[in-house]
Amino acid sequence: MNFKQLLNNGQLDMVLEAHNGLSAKVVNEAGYNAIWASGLSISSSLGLRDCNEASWSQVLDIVESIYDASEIPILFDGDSGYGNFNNVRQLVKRLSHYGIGGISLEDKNFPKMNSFIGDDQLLVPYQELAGKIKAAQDIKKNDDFVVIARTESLIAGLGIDEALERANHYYNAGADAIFIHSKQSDGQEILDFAKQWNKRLPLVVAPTTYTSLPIEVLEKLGVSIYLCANHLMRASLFNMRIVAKLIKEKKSINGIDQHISSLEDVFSFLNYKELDLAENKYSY
Ligand code: SPV
Ligand code: MG
Repeated sequence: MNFKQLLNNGQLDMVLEAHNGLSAKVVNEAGYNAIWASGLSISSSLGLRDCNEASWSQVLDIVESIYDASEIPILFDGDSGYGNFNNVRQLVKRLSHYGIGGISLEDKNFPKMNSFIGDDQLLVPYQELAGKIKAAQDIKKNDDFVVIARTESLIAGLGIDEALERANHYYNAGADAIFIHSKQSDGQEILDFAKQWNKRLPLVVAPTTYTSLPIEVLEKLGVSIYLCANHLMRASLFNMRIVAKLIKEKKSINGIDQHISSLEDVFSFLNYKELDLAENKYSY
């Protein structure tokens, strides 16, 4: 199933983040139907902050590795589009040409700041994102490429009415789905939004802070994509630090095997065996 079909199949899909080729393979192996190419996770894995410190071509290079390493559709986190409508066009041309499933674009400034940082997130006028949505739809090279409008109204504390009004403008501009984001811990404003939105377009959510909200409840209200937005990046940071500390304390790499993959696991995961088969086939 391509990303457009996943978005419109009337079911909720959990979509896990990847930030390089290795994590993309992990998402693929675990049986997810799609990958979220997360801006936060990709920039963190580059040692950078999620405020467009990484250039879009740097991020695209990573997304190409994700694409090459996996066999499932990819939703690209386009942040605020790396500039104006014209930057969005350059980005979407490359992405849709390359076979990426879609892009999410948000109604914030460039450079943007991660939604969980600070209480003074500023939104651009809705016309700016509406124009970018139109530009992305017009330039895409493939009809199955989806353009998702993300409103940060709730993140900015502007309330549900503003979120609904903006979502309506993005719907009129031709968005394929609405990504409604919130940083509250009970998810109530997401439920209220979804009820009032009434399935006019599929919804995308990233419940990083409202983790206990049952998936079935969200699915019933029209949530189609449930992004686990940063969890492999956080798993790798957490575990890398444990192992780094352990080796330093022990002054040895002896006895840490229970914390790390074996080399056999690495070689099998990356299918070194296939090379032997290929050698038999192609070497004369
Ligand atoms: C990301 O994963 O980069 C996102 C989701 O945009 S969030 O970090 O919650 O803004
Ligand atoms: Mg992001």
